[in-house]
Amino acid sequence: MNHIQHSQQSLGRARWLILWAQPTFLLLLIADVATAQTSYPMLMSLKPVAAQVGQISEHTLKSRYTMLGAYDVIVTGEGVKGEIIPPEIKEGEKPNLQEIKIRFDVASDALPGVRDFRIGTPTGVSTLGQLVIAADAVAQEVGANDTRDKANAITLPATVCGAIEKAEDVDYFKFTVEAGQTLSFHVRSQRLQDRIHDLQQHVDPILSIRDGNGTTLVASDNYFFADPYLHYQFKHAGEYFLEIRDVRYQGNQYWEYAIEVHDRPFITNVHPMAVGRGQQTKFEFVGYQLPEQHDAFVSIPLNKPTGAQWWELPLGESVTNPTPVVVSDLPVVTERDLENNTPETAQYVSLPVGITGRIESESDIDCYSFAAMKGERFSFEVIARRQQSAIDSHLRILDATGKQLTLNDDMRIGKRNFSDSLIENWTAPADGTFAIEIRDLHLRGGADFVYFVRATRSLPSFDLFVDTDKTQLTPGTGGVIFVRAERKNGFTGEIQLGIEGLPTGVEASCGRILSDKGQDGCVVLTAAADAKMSLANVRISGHATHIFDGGDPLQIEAFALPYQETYQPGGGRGHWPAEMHTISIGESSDILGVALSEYDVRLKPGESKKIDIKIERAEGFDKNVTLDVTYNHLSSVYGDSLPKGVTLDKPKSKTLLTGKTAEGHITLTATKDAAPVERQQICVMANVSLNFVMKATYASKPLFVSVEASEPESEKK
Ligand SMILES: [Ca+2]
Ligand SMILES: [Ca+2]
Ligand SMILES: [Ca+2]
Ligand SMILES: [Ca+2]
Repeated sequence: MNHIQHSQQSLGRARWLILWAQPTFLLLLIADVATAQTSYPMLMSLKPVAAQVGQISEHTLKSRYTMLGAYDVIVTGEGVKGEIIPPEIKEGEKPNLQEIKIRFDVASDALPGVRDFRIGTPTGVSTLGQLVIAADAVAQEVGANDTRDKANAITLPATVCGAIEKAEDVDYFKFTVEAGQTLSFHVRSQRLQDRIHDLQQHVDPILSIRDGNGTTLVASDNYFFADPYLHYQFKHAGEYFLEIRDVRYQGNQYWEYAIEVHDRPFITNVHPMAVGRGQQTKFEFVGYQLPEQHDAFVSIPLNKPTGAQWWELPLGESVTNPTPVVVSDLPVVTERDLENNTPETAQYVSLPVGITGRIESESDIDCYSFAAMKGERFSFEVIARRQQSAIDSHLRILDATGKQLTLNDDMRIGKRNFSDSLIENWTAPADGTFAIEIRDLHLRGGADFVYFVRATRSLPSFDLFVDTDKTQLTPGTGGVIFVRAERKNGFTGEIQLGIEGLPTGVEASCGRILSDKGQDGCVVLTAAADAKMSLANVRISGHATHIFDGGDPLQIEAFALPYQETYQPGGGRGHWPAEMHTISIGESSDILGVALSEYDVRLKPGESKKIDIKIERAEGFDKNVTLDVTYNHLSSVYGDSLPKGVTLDKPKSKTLLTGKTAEGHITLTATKDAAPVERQQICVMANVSLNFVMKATYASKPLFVSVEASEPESEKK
């Protein structure tokens, strides 16, 4: 692990690859940067970055672009409410507010851990910020604390918050312990920066514990990705020092940290890490300062939601820190006999099944055998590193003689790679017995190398992704959400899109993703002219029916995963999966409407049609506007719901509207062999540059494009 590897804290210690490939929804590189309206705020930091369970606390929020008029805060998960503390502003002034106060109210039963939040403003909804919910009181860095003499005194347990705010900053805190006391120090800093859109340079913290003479007793650089974790038993009572700095002695005003310091157990994993719905199991705790009672008996109700989650497990009179657990929709079997290193000694399982086990020592290899008939298709997915296991899984399917049939090391979901493994749509080559073999890529092992393997029949299905996590609307204008499908296991059908959770005053027209090679569909949103400023999180879904030869139809449903884009050093763009896609209605801005001469275009194969477009410019707005029907950046297309064979004919279109020009046109052309299609939904987008890389997009009402069947040759004569 090193500091340039990026992470997602909720998914644990995975060894991600950085993916540069996908610039995103608001990307526009032009030489002449004529910016018009102000961008929505991009959140940069929160001070303090942690809030305590059961408390109300005030925080300073910093951004790029103004937060003037901020009116709402939304936070992921249950039990945390946020509100803007109205800033004092002199009447008639419009300051560029890049720092405001915000209040969080954390319920006493709120789950500790990291939450995402955003704020709503007249210029739109912000990018994501992050907040740590902690069990212990927050102690903040005060004044100059760069030397042991000036260390800030703290009372334990505490959640120590501060910032590595400038180059060569070193922060000292002092505390007293009893002889023999063991403390746990958990730093969250680098992991809180992954989703910060415009931060670019990230911290690499290192934590040291020093005695009264300044001698280093113990240090940690990277435990959870680049963030330190350590636990230490103090032999002697007395005063000690905690020191935190960037390992390279770099600094940045936005580099906030939270260090949870306490003497309670710290659970990193449980074994088995998964349990079936309706099943019961005994979880063995893995971690530090484990209590005498180091397991918990848990019974899972049948109505429990399935999937990867974080639980506080019973521990004596209290509960553990939130611990990763998977609740499975499959029956779960646990590794029984540790002598299972070869197909001959494999534990037999009957597919479909969930398997949970552990690479308990170096060089351990675990095999599970199963029977399959020729032509049966199965998929095998490892869930481990994504849920804080230490394993970097390596998965193979072997035949009964141990010959390798297929393998996978790292998987890819949408725009990201994960170090968990995935073998999809494997077909049994003959009737017989086969083996699933799992091990660590580097043949490491240990108590925290737990894993869960889902072995399922490969059914036709699809995943859905949304290139952005927010859609900015203004009264009377439209917006568009492009949804991309990845089809699996032979699914080729059409996908009907859906959306739920729209704010009042917003209507949606949900398009579809066409069958076969169709990749994108769109949802076109329209805000009423009198729509009030508001925010709402939406859920975007896709529904399809797969017809088997001679079998019952299969109904398929999937929900779209939104991505928050980040601006990387050097101009590359990264994507982080986000829990929420937020729709914002802001104040009217540069463009007040996008009108088309027609909304239902019918083309014969080989035919072209021109559509006139009229935009309504706000008074005084004279910057360039570009028109398009697909979402592009340079040569890449990120959203294109046009039917196959229908394109925008650039030479026959006027898409650049300069100065006060309000009228343009596009020409759509169908190729001679374009397949017939009825009313496929697209829209016309009017784009305004916000800054060097971002643009604001205004969408027309839906435009439906049909291609008529070509006339049979006989009828042409
Ligand atoms: Ca500092
Ligand atoms: Ca580090
Ligand atoms: Ca094992
Ligand atoms: Ca083994």
